[in-house]
Amino acid sequence: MEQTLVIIKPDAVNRALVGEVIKRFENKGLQIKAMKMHMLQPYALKDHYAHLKEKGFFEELVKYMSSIPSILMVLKGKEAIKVVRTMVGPTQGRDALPGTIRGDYSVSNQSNVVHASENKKAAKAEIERLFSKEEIFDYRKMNFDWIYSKDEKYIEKGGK
Ligand code: IDP
Ligand code: MG
Repeated sequence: MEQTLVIIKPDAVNRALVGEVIKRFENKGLQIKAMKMHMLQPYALKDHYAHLKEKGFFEELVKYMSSIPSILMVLKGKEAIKVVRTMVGPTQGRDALPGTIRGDYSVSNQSNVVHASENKKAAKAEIERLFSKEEIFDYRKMNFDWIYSKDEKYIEKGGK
């Protein structure tokens, strides 16, 4: 199964949307593998958003993301990266469809509530950058039995 990194961004923390966002991921059936409140540091954000460093809004983006603490999560599930990106919606909140997190809670291209890893390579790098091994928990999510079918092979070696 895949793991992906989610950041519930400073705008969502300040707007008291943390519980709402977590609830959506839990309701969908994703497993919470790690979660913490964390003050993102500009040096880490410069790596996290390296693909945007030439953009005019880059400094502003780093300032916003490091202004107050964020909630960081590692979520696990079958094709979790795609599933979570679909739930989050496109970058521009004004273009995001109702039913997506950004579509329901954002009208901005910057203050868009959530970050979610874009692909496998990014997910691995982002999780390693922001979590230590001890902060990520291996445990069997009991209701995976009801969330996936047997032929989706949800049970990995060791029943995790
Ligand atoms: P994503 O978050 O949907 O993957 P990216 O293009 O990777 O989108 O951009 C990362 C973050 O940078 C966005 O979520 C948003 O907060 C911010 N951002 C993207 N484009 C703009 C812009 O045009 N103006 C201001 N902020 C932007
Ligand atoms: Mg991105």
